[in-house]
Amino acid sequence: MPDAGRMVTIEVVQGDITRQAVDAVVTAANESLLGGGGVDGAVHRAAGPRLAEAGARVAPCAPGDAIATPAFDLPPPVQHVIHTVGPVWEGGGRGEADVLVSCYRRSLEVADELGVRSVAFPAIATGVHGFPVEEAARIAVTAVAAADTDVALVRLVAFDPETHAALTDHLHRHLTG
Ligand code: AR6
Repeated sequence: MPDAGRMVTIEVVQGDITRQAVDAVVTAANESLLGGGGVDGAVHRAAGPRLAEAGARVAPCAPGDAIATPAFDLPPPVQHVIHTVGPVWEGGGRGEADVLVSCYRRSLEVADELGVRSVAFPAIATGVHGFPVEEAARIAVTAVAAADTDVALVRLVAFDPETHAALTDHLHRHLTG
């Protein structure tokens, strides 16, 4: 019997990552895992103060790595927050793209260790960290598609229309080869 292989379904939505009905939500954190602005601020507000306490116990998280905690007060079915630290954009010549690829890959490895089937990602590093949206969208789609994972559904959540358009475009390009 040929092995059909595992296939991750990738979808793109525009919205708030704290309102996604998935098993695990990824946040674009900093190395302290204590919370911050942007999507990380939203995730920490929704999960409650225990998220920072749990983050502090497992920190630091290096750029490109990912660490899970419980999701605390995030609404069901969300059970886990996967904290990943994206690269700070310094012009592109300092390995920023490789670090961003690693964020997606490591987050999905952690998701596999947790046994989760659905994961929502924000557009890691494209806010405060300044990574160009177009290139980040291409990396998000290609890194997820290339991942060797048991996760069945990856939802790429854009907060703004520009990011939504970039992710939609790169997903379409990927699917049509
Ligand atoms: N849901 C989905 N996406 C969101 C939300 C939300 N509720 N809020 C913002 N975004 P950023 P970074 C988008 O700056 O660049 C923090 O202080 C946002 O529009 O959150 O990786 C951390 O603690 C953008 O498209 O993350 C770190 O110190 C994307 O999320 C630092 O910022 C990422 O923007 C991480 O910076």
